Amino acid sequence: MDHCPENTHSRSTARCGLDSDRSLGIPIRLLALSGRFALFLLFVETSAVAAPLAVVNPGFEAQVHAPNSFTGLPLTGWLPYNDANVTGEFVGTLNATATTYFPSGAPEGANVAIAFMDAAGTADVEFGIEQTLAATLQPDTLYTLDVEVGNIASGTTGTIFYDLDGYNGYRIELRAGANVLAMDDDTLSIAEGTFGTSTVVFDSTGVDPGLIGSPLTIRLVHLNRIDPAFPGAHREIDFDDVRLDAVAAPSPVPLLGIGAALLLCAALSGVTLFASRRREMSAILPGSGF
Ligand SMILES: [Ca+2]
Ligand SMILES: [Ca+2]
Ligand SMILES: [Ca+2]
Repeated sequence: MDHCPENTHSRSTARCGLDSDRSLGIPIRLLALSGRFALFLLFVETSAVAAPLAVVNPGFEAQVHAPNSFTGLPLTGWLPYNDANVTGEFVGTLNATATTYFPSGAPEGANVAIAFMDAAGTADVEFGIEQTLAATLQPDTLYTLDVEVGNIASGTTGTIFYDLDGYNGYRIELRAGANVLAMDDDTLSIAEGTFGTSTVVFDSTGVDPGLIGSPLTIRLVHLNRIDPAFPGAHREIDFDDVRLDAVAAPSPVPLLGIGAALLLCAALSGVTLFASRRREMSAILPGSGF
């Protein structure tokens, strides 16, 4: 600010719009304190560290099997979702090492979770896997769920060639009981044979109090849509490296504190300006009462 030149006492004074250090006197110390108070509150607000919440078998490595092989349910820690309403599905894990399915392998470890649907099986009905965590929904908490989502390419396992060309859609949900808190409904564009990172964020501030304490559930969904460019292909979406972090949500209290500090700056600025003008008037009009 050009009206706050060369001030070396406190960054906060620049925000106050005061003319110079000399015009400040005692108030600058108050301003410096108030500025530090605001900065302290900012520090408090931003220094909270996100803590990972426990997810069982988050990278699908619990079922150990050879490169370029599959294994089906059950998966440690995960349950099938909506499998009763589809036929032709295969849910399990793939060891993606040394495959054309994912030329770069799994994003984490060797395995990825697979939600496969035969080309002749049920189409356009979603299915997948889900896990209910030990963690429960807490108030005033910011949750961040990250999941690697894969669009598998075609390949061969043993003597069987799997045509997996095209893309069939996904959804990632963070749930509390029967309620969806937040989701990523197929927003990524994932190239064949690669993964993309889906991020779902939920701030529980102001949430229905009836939901607090409900177990958190992560649901990984294959939308199972036919890709019109590859209508004869099998349909599959894959998942890996599920991470859920929680951190205290930004509180309105520190923001009020910062606002109060800035208002104090403005008020003290006014007092100082008044005192300065009073001295000027006194010099111009001696004996005038200024
Ligand atoms: Ca993995
Ligand atoms: Ca089924
Ligand atoms: Ca594909």
